This record gives sequence, C-alpha cells and structure tokens, in this order.
Amino acid sequence: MFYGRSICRSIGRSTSGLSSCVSVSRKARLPCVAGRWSYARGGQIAQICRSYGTTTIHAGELSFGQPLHETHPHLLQPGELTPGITAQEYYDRRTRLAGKLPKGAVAVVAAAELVQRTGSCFHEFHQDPDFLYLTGFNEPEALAVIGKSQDAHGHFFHLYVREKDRKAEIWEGSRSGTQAAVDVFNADETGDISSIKTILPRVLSDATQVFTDITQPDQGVSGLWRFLYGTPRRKTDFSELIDSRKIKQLRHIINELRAYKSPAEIELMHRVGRMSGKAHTDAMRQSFTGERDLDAYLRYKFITNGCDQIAYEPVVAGGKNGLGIHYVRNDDVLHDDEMVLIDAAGKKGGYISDITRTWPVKGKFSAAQRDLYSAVLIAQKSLVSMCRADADVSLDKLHSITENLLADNLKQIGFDMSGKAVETLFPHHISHYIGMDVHDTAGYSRKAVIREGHCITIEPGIYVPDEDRWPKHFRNMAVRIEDSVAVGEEKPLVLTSEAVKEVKEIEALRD
Ligand SMILES: [Mn+2]
Repeated sequence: MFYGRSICRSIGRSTSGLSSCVSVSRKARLPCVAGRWSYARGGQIAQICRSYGTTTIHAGELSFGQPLHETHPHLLQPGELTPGITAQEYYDRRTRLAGKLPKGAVAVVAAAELVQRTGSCFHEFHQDPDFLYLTGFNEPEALAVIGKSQDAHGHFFHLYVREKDRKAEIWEGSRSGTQAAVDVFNADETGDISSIKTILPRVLSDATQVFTDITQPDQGVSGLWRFLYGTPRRKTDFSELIDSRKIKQLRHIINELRAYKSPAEIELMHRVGRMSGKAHTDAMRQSFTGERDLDAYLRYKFITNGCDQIAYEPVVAGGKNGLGIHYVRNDDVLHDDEMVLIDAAGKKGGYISDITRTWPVKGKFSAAQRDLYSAVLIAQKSLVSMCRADADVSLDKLHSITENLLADNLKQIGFDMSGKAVETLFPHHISHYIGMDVHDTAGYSRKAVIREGHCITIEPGIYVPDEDRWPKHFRNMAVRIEDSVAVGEEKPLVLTSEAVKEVKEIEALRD
C-alpha cells in the first residue's frame, strides 16, 4: 500500500466536512537509510514526527505545491501523484533506476529552477523532466537522492524540498513541504533544501560513485557567457561539495528508463494526443483570416480539451511562412488560395504530444496543393505502418526510407530529383523520440532499433523554395504531416489520429 494512496482515501472522506486521521504506518516497512536519525538528532532536517498517525488534519487546511487527489479530485484519480501516473509507478521507476546503478552508487537529481522573465515577472515553471520522472514532485528548489538498498524495496529515496513557510506562500503559492515529501511523495528521508549544503556531503560520503547531471555544462544559462569566455559556465558548486572523482554522468541511465514508456505513460500520451488532435480537426472546420487568431484558437482548444498547457510554441504558418521550420511569429494574414501549416499540441501531467497538419485555408485543395499534399501523405502513412518492433528499423533507417519514398512520389508530379534535391526539399529528420520532452531522451541514439514502448514522431515534410529549379505551381508551398506514434510489437498505435489527415476528410469538414 502506498502512502499516496492511503492518504488519498482518508483525506478524501474528510472533504465532506469530517476531519481525517493520517497514518504513517507504511513508513515502518520502508528501507531505512543509514544515518537518517542522526540527521534528525543533529537538527539538520525537519523532524519527521512518527506520532503523526494520531494527528488530525482538516481537509480545508491541506495545501500542496501541486494538484493532488486530496485537493483536486477533478484532476487526479486516487493513488495518482500526477495526472495518469500513480505513486506506485514512481516507486517502481526509482527501483529500476537503483537496479541500474553499480553497488554503493547513488543518483542525485535536481529540480528545475524558476526562470525570471524580467523584474518581478517569471516564466511558467517547467519541472526538470528527469526529476519529475523519478519523484512526481512538481516544485522548484528540490533535490532527490536515490540509491540501491539491500532490502526487499530495492531502493532508498531522499527528497529535500522547500519547507512550508506561511509568509513566503502568500507570495509564491502553496508549497508541499517536508511532511508531504514523506507522506505523499514516499520519501524515506527529507529535509529543508536550504540546509542542503550541510546535509548532502554526509549523505554522499559513503557512496562509491555519484551519478548526476548537475555538474554538466549549463548550456541554458547564458549564451553571452560563451561569447565572452569561450566556454559554457560550469556548475562547480556541487562538485566542490563532494569528491569530484566520484561523479559520473547519469543522463544515459535515465534515458534507458525514459525511452521505454509504460502502459500508463502511453495511455496518458494517447489522451494528450486525442485532446490535441481534436483541436486540429476543430480548427479545420473554421475559417480564419489571420495566423494569430488560429494560434489563439488552438491554444484555447488544447486547454479546454483537458491539457495543462501547450507542449511547445506553436507554428501557425500560412503559405510560404511554412518554409521556415520553426516559424513561430504567427502574425501574418492567411490567404484563401494558400495552405496553412500548423505544428502545435498540448501537454498534460508532464507528457507532450507532437502534431503537424497542413490544410487549405478555404477548406478545399487546389490541384497542385492536393498533389503535393498527397505525395507527403502517402509517404507518411507508409512510415507510420513501419513503427513496429518486427520491422527492425531505427529512426535513421526510417529517415532513409522516407527520402526514397518522397523522391519517388515527387518525381511522379514533375520534380527533378537529381543531385541533392531530397535534402533541399526535406531538410529535417523524419522522427524524434517523444515523451516528457518534445525531443525526448536527448542523446538517445537514432540508430537504436525501435522497440515496443518507444514513442516517436513520423513527420515527413516538403518545402519548395521559390527557385526556377522547381515546378512553378509548387513554389513557396510547404507541407508537413506529423503524428505521434507508440511503437508496438506488431503494429503501431497512432496517438494523434483525432487530427484528420485524408484529403477527403479535411474537405468534408466544410461541406
Ligand atoms: Mn516533431
């Protein structure tokens, strides 16, 4: 029985006006981490009161730093820590991670920081996906330490978080605090993150190796730094806290876990795909005169269909704007005789979808538009059908198959495909891994053979420059068709089929 689950049930009842008893009985069978109580005695961490089982909490007093079933039963099912993912699954992920670590080694994973936009404004918080994957904890300023244990549980889990602070919470919103780190997020050990400098060296002193990505060059912090000093700024503080010789990169181990999606992850990504795909189809039913309105419509639909937020900045590109692969200005006029290319989708519970559709602004394809669109669609559908383990292909192999298919299809509609024509017309890759990130598991090889549980995109595109070399009636046209797909053993599961893509289906939406 997981704590997240039992607390859900007892507190669930209390919402009807009764107070509830919160028991911590599960803690009795959790792996005990050496040194836990010495920290408590030393006053370095918040004292976890074992008599908490007799404490009465009124439902109205509960507040956490993220939606939980106890406070947001309309968003989460009992037992879930984040939408669609249970406390049990988070526990199992940590067990699997610990199983991949060498004996005596620990993994250290940090939460993302809140990024300031300007002055007192900040960007929407985006949790570090590895941290979210292992903890389900969705606040900044937190640190997880996970290692192998010798008992039946297979792992231990420390979660250091911001302590509850009534004054700070008035400004910044609720925090979950150290008590919830144990009771809800199933940490065996917790502490106030503000004391981490004192706590961490002791926690890590016995570890034979420390697997972490905290010390990796911090590419995101300042591009200017690289121009000024030639090297990215390094986060050295952490390595100074511990023996830097012990530090090993964690990235590839977590990638191995994250690359294979569980049934719950696939179901969640399917839900996000349906919510996002439906928004695309609904958009195709309407007529829009500007990219901005269409952009706003999609964002509104993703959220009202059930997503938490957009997965990435949408591309809403009318006509030749579609030739810019990452066109996100979305401020132009939409012309009736052109197509619009939309690469946009939502995100929920930390999982994204990735969809591109291209359709005629007025709802009916011209002959040239239909020919170019069909050339891409035929290739896209055959590639989707290869998203099976028994096809024994890698993403790179799928890419070369796509190049050949597109070349053949384009030749048939009058393109001169000699030389490097395919690279010019189709300049990006057919596929990338998807999951918690749009380009998931960065560094995971595109040469790996796809297996059941891999989730990938299939996104062929043709972008015809305004040059004499190409047939006149296709110049300045851009078509990309992209679905998110879960690789099956014998057949693919298309996660985004709610977004229609057949010529007849698209045209029928305006009949
Ligand atoms: Mn994509």
